Amino acid sequence: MVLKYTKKEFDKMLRDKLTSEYAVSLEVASAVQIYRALAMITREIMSNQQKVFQAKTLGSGHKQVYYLCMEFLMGRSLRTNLFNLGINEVAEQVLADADIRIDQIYDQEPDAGLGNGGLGRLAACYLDGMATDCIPGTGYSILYEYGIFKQKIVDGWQQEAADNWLPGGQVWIKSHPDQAQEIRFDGQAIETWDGGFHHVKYENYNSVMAVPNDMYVAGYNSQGVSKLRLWQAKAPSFDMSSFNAGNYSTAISQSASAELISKVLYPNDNHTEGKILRLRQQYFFSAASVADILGIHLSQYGTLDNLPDKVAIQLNDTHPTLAIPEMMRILLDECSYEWDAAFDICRRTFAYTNHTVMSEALEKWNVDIFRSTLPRIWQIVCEMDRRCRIDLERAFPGDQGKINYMAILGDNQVRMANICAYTCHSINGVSKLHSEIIKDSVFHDYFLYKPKAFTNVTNGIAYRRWLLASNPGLTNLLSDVIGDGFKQDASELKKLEKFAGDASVLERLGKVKRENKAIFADYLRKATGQEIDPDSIFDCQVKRMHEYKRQHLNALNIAAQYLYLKNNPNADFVPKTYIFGAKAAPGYYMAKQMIRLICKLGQLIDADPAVRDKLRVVYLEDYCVTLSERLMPASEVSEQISLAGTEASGTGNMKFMLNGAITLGTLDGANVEIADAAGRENEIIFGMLTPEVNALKGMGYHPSSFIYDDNVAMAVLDMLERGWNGDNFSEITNNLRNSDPYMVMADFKDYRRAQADVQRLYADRQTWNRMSLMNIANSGIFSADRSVMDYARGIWGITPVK
Ligand code: GL9
Repeated sequence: MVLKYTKKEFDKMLRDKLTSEYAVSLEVASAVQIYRALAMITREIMSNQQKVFQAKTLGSGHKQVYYLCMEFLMGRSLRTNLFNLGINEVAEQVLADADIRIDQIYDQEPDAGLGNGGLGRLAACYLDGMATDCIPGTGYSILYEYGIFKQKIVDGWQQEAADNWLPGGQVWIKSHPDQAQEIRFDGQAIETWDGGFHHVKYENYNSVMAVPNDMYVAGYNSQGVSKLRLWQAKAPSFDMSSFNAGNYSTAISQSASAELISKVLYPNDNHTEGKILRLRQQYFFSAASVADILGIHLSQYGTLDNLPDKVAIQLNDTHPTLAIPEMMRILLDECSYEWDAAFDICRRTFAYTNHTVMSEALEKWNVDIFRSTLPRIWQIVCEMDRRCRIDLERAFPGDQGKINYMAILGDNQVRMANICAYTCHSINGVSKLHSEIIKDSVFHDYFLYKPKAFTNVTNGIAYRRWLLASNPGLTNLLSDVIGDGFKQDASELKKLEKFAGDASVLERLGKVKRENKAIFADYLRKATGQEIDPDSIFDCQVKRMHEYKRQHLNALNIAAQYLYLKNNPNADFVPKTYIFGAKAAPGYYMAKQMIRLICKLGQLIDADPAVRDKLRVVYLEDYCVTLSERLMPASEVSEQISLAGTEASGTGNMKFMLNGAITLGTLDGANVEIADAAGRENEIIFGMLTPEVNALKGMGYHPSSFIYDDNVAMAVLDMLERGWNGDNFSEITNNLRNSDPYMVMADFKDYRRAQADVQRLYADRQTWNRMSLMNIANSGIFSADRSVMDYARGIWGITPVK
């Protein structure tokens, strides 16, 4: 739906809102008031449009999708929604007439940081993709009071501060207490059989209320609107009897402990902590979502028999796995289904996406914690385990090893991934390589058991956020050269390929990049006081800090370049700015050491007049979605240097490609498809391939053989070990010398070769710009619109609502 307003109409809407909400005129309104008024107007438009879209969906009996995910990393909403609704220009003009820059209004909005990184941002991108594709979709998650922490770096050491986002973010959200669900924990579940009938009595439980809070995401030039329903934990009611009896602290602490559930996002990346509160969060949002989904379906159809024909539920990673036994519970205990019929409904409704092969991320719950927290779900999981073992015995007679490995219970743990693999009709990875790896590794036996369930959907991004809304320079150039079709359909970016040999287009592309670099340098100076040279190469590595992502490999090369420039002061060297941005999980000591290394290396270089004009390292504090929108347009080198076989996909790599950066990367995750799409010659690829990594591991990897015949590696490790200015980095060097779990040293030499290639290729600007153009032209397949259609066709069985 194209919702166009005239300037006059929009001006009136804005003024009316400012008057009714704040009793101010546009001329005297504060920036925050204008931001809020615009957000309210946008939200109302989307809410109305969503009602129409939902009525159409339900009215025609259309199937819909529910996307369950513990994280939605939404970032800011105002600009992207105005863009998608096609009212950004009229809004900008109305404000300009009142002498207000719209960018200043956008800057009033805090990021909704309800996620850690790629997995949470992917969920947010898919809400955009579903809305744009007219796939009726609802996301379910938790309304964390505090999102991902705010990062401060004090003398190289990361400090975390609470992210109190709601005061500024609340305008996007509307609470619906009337639709709250009661969620029960703890106590005892007692199963009885009388006269062939099965009863479950649940006693001494604690209740928590799940209150839904809705926000909306508009599709681009579309009637579709996605809904995001965020559950907030509330105490059922204030304990008046304790209060009256004078037990004030009992009364208060009961409500505080209920509300703790939605207090804060766990800040871990690719890692689980096994905390009871996390289990409570998972059941809380899974159970509330299932109750909501089944309630909507029952009121529409009056039966759950046809649920799989009308509803697809995507489990984003294993975090929402408890939705499966919870749906079993409702079907068995509340709707009197037999096990087999209930299980068949679940099987056909649920699909599961795996997002990592890191073993630390495999979720397994201690049986005692699980049983005492969720006594009825525990019984169901036990029965599921019993039946699972019987089914597996049929497929693999006598193979007790396999059966034990695939079963739901084992080693005193409940294995979430096995609940998903056993139940779901679809299991997918998030890039071609990753989807092959899960069939060979974690899920190998399930692949043998049900090969047809396995599939791939390569990740995608809401590309308009990082192109139309963040990079106007490039957007205008593209419109000029290939027309506007790419704004609706990313595959039209391919038209740019025809201009790969056009010197004038290449030159304009180079100019746009240079301007974007100046804009970013300007922003950085104003925001942080750091100076960077827009004529140096902008080489970026922004993502969570993790050993497997190997930011320390990047740091080792910077140290090597520093030593080289000290020894060769007159060497021909294209000046380079290394830009890092990353949060470390607060409890991840080695990641914090890696941050310190990068920061201290930056300080060392900065203080040295012999190198500071050629090398620079900047660490962007508090990297987040909004900062990525500023950085991507200015990026030239995209560092994607994880050990092959460890990064499931990556999505930052796609944002860089779209903005014309060249990937300096290993053949890992979606890098493989990026290089295939743009042409291998248009990326700079290095390092071992996944089979080589596995072979080296099989032989028993030891880093020493890669260190002792490499003088540069020796010199760099010595430098870090000794340290400077009272700091040393021996924790990192000891790790690299002795275990090096992600084979940094094995790839170090080839990485230096690749970095030298960057310098060489960049020196010829036309060649570099052509590589850049080929990346932009071939980035269309990494649109979330495409990913969502892959899910819709291949997994959900849903067509667009037209
Ligand atoms: C991740 C993978 O590590 C990424 O490679 C992948 O692109 C995304 C989305 O599929 O999922 N899995 C995972 O646990 N995280 C990912 O980014 N971690 C976080 O999101 C914090």
